[in-house]
Amino acid sequence: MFRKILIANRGEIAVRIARAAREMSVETVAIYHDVDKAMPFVSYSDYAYRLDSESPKSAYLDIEQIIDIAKKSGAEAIHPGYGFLSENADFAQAVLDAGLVFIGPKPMSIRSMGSKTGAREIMAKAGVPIVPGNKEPIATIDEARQIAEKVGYPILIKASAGGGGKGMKAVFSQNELDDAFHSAKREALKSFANDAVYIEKLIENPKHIEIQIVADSHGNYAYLGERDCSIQRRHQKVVEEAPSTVLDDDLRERMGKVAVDAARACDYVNAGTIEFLVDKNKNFYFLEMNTRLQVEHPVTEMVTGIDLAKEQLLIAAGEKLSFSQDDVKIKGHAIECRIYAEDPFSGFLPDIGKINYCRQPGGYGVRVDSGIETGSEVTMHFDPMLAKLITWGRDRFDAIGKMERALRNYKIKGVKTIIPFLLAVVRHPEFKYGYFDTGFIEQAFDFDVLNKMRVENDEIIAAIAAFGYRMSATSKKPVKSEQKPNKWKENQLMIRRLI
Ligand code: MV4
Repeated sequence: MFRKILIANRGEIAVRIARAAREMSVETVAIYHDVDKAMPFVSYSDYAYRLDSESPKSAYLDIEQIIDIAKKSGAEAIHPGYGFLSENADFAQAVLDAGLVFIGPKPMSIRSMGSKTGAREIMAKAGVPIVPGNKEPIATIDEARQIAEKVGYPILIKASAGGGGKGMKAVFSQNELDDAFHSAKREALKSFANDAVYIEKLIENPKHIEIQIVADSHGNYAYLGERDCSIQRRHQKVVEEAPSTVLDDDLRERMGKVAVDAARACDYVNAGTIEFLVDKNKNFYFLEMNTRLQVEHPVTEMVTGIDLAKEQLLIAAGEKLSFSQDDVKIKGHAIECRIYAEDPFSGFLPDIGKINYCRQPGGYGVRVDSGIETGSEVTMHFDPMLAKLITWGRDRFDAIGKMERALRNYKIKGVKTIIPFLLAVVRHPEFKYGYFDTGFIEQAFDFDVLNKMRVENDEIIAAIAAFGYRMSATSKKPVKSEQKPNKWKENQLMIRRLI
């Protein structure tokens, strides 16, 4: 095992990795920009080096300086965390070229999964089901028309270099195609400096299900079940859980095996995630592969008992997986809420300031992966996610009950957070009964009403408690009811029972 590793990240994930390393008697080196000097991730590490940089964000992207510090500090390996340089194939290559170990996959695996059309091609060849559509960038509008006709409307135009939903355009009939094609191209060029686009069949009201895999350098692979990440707001995940309410053992095994095929197809080593869309008929389609440890990895850890960060270190050090596929058993249920420093009563505007008081919840089945503490300064330079609250229960209701309680115990003063909104989500009857898809937040909450609510502290909690139940009953366009008439009736019955 390594004696010392460098963590090329900040915030809660740097703390998470430092904890795993400490438990394995591996020393850790933190790197930090001056604005982060007093953050917990710095004091959690055994050594800390200051990054010399003009802007805070570019500090954590400075490949040359980070590798210099790694060498100077005597670190043998670098863990990139998520975001920043974690899926930068050039960084992974530069780490190897410096004679260090990259705690992650091979540069080539990262590169091949970076292109959406390239990834689709590789997966189709490996027998992984992909969304119907084409696998090469589309050159002309005539070509687009042909493919759309073949696939059948509705379709979705996506950016080849894209991800995160940017530049996506849904097209419901041929007369909308010209405008959508050109505007998708414009948006792709603006966002990714690359105007290549391709076409997929639009999967309506899908679930976002991802499979965690791990692979060692000896050719051993395992899947660790799924995470349901359907609760998103504007392509930002808010609540994740494992297992998903829509998978049974048979579908879990089929998707797990396909995920391992996908990992094999790109010669994958270390921890990775295969994202799928699952439609109403439980068909699943490959969406993309994330070649890093993900934000929501703790829910998988809680239901499998496998420490993914430790497993990453073992794999990178050349050891075999510490378990086999047969050892993987899903036990109980885990939910994660992301604590963002955003004001849910003002359109989720990011908030900044000094956290003058912070009390994090605890107790049986409650886990807090946090990057902040009392006294921490929240700046505008980085992603506004401060912490993750994860609960584990014997079943889904138990986990939700613990989450409600833990959210109410969580006190953060000085910056606004989305905790009241998270309470509304976990108390919502549609969420409680597992009745949601990727459209949930948009359909279940009326943000005009939310923005008018001006209440304080405990009152917020009371108001939100009512809000969570009431919105789907009173909101003007809660469920696009012509699409889901039965669901709407069922909701009202559930709501009456709950109140
Ligand atoms: C889709 C889709 C429906 N059909 N592709 C959004 C982010 C990007 N990674 C892929 N996304 C989607 N791709 C087809 N063919 C719907 C979405 C989508 C979505 C996916 C996962 C989670 C939340 C979402 C919210 C809106 C749209």
